[in-house]
Amino acid sequence: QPTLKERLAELIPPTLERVKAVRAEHGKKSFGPVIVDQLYGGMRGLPALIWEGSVLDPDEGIRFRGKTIPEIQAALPKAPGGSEPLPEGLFWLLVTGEIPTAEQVAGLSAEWAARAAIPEFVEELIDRCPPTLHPMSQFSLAVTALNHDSAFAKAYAQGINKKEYWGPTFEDSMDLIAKLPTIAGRIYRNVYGKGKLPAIDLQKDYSHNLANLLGFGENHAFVELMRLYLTIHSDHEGGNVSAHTGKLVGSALSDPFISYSAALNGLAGPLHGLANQEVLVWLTKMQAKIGTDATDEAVKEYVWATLKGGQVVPGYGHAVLRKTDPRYIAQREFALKHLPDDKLFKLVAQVYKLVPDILLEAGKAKNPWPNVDAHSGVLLTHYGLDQMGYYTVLFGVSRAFGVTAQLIWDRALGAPLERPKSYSTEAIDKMFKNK
Ligand code: NMX
Ligand code: MLT
Repeated sequence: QPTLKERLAELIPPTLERVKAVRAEHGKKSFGPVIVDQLYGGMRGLPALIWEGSVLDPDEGIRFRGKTIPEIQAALPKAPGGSEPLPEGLFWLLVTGEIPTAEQVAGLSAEWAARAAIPEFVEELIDRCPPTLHPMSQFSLAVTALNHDSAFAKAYAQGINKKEYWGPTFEDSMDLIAKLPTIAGRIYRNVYGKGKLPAIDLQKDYSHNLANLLGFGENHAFVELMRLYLTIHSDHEGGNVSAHTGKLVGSALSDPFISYSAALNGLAGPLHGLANQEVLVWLTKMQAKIGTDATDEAVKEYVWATLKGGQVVPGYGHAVLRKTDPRYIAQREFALKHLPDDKLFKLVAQVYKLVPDILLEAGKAKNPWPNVDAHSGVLLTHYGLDQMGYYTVLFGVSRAFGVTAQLIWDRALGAPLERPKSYSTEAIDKMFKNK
């Protein structure tokens, strides 16, 4: 059976041909008009990027290489004794469009475990961060520093032929993904005083190792949660802030480490990945104010107070989705199976019942339904990972899968430098004044 790199090498020539054929046939076709409001309105709906790993439908949610979350849950290989998909398999799917065998997935687990060590100076860099520095800032610093050993940067400096870019990009991407649990675990243990990092177990899968580095390796349900979590947070087509940032920075031929650290800085914003932290802060404050078994009326009043205070309800709304996020549903199903009586889960479910109607009545949000971040924190909290300031780091470990899969294809397909056109208000006014 071929390794991932061998299979990729087989897939690149026919994919190049396919892209050539699609461009020859459809290259001059139009998506329709672009209107001025889209320039002022955060480019909503503007067709602008090629992203191979996944496409997001507003009503149905994400499909990874054409497959829904329930489909990948059924199709991807599982760990012995586990029922959640292994994220190694999802990475294989994102890169190749194919479902790997159990043996190929085990090969990736072993390869990532073997590449997990980080340079000593990066360990020291993390150790020198004050615990008051946000875990996401520490994460992005450490990922930037990995560029010290970038195979792509080195090959570029030595004059590599552009046709070969994908090879060192693949190697850097594999290293990056492999080293993220080590970095994430070290940050967690430093910031929250959890003692020394254990060694990576070369026999275990990626999620098991991550759980173990965080101190939860003995808890089978938590390991299963990590498998699900890393799988569903990995990719959400190309226009979201982290994915687009990684692609944009990569288009300057910045290596995968510095491209991904840029993506992490976007993920760290409260309207994007930091929303998982915001949700838990919001729920905890709600519990402190109205108690743990609050009535629907008390919850509604709290939600309205949030809106009247000029704040968003974290975990609700989406720039593209117009229905409940299937990633929310997958996590809700996990909760119903593993922690149906958890008080915080009950509150999350109560909020799900009440918030959409309130957002509809308030009349501003185009999507009143919950997104992925409305549910992730309560699952982590249940197992004792209740340091909410850390949650976005786990999102960041997962999102590397989607961003690097695209970086590999961008270099394989010779994607050009991104450089869209911008306009000033004056230029727009002049352009359209008498039209
Ligand atoms: N609570 C209150 N107001 C909202 C919400 C919400 N959850 N969602 C949207 N709105 C408001 C929004 O702020 C905007 O107000 P204004 O006109 O005063 O600027 C108005 O509704 C229209 O916004 P939309 O077009 O519906 O949303 P947009 O595409 O601009 O933004 C989000 C999408 C996700 C940024 C927005 O829904 C939001 O802020 N949600 C809460 C934060 C969140 O959960 N982010 C995580 C997204 C998922 N992720 O992981 O990245
Ligand atoms: C994501 O997973 O990136 C978020 O849902 C945000 C988005 O898709 O815009």
